Amino acid sequence: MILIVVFALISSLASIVLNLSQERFVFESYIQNSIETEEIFLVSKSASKAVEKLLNTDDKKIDYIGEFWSHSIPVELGDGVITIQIADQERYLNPNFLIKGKKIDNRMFEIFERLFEILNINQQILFNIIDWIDKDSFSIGGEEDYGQYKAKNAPLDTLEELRLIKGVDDRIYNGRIVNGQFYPGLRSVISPYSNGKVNINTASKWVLMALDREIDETVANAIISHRKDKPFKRVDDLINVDGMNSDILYRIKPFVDVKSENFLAIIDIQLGDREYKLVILLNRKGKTKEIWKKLY
Ligand SMILES: [Ca+2]
Ligand SMILES: [Ca+2]
Repeated sequence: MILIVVFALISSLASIVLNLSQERFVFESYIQNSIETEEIFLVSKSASKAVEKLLNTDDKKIDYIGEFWSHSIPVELGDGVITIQIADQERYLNPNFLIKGKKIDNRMFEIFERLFEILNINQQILFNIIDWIDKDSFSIGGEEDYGQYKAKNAPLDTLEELRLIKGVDDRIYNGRIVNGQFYPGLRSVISPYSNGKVNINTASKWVLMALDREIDETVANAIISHRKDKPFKRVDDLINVDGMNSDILYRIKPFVDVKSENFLAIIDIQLGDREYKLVILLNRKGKTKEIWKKLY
């Protein structure tokens, strides 16, 4: 994830929507007292509450890049600086949905097959991921030998868990350059925290292209440029995009949405000369609630 430098942010704040100052006030009023006592756990708790409140004030029917939660939000107080970066998880594809009951979901498999092709990643790694997740010990390609590790045979609980899977090295995970071309890593396209429906208002070009064989780079770019002017209020509005047609729409409809449900907040906390990273996963089905919180 890219955290924009705080100072660059402050100078760019002017261009951010006016209501952001209100949102900052919410953060400040929540955080101010605790930061003075420099109690990191108190700060964590406050930050979590603030993110929760922020997400509760947002329109849940539609989520897109440009809404206030999608901006990096700096809060400066005394000798403390807190930077909050929130990413909806429905911008990614969730590999846990490759398995339905005991079987491979064929349509989801096709999507991942395309994704791996687009990212120029060996298909065997996709099979290894399936082996990791599915209960069966005799999946495609056979159960991989993990040495002292065994395939988990259960859904991924964290993104970092991908790194335990055979073939997922630094380059596959973080991204790489092959023959002068950049390919993003799995961490930029996959999330085990999503509800399985890709948000067409936040998904990257790569994820959009994986959704259907007829969505090539040109169509994916047309979707992204369309939503910049006019975020999609309904999935059916995709039909207004150049290159889209009713057949594509029909095929991708079960896998897409215009809103998100899960949000990962990464909060950099600097108190004097101490630095912390707080990561919070929140779910917004109904009232926003914290799923887990980790402090580094
Ligand atoms: Ca929204
Ligand atoms: Ca397995």
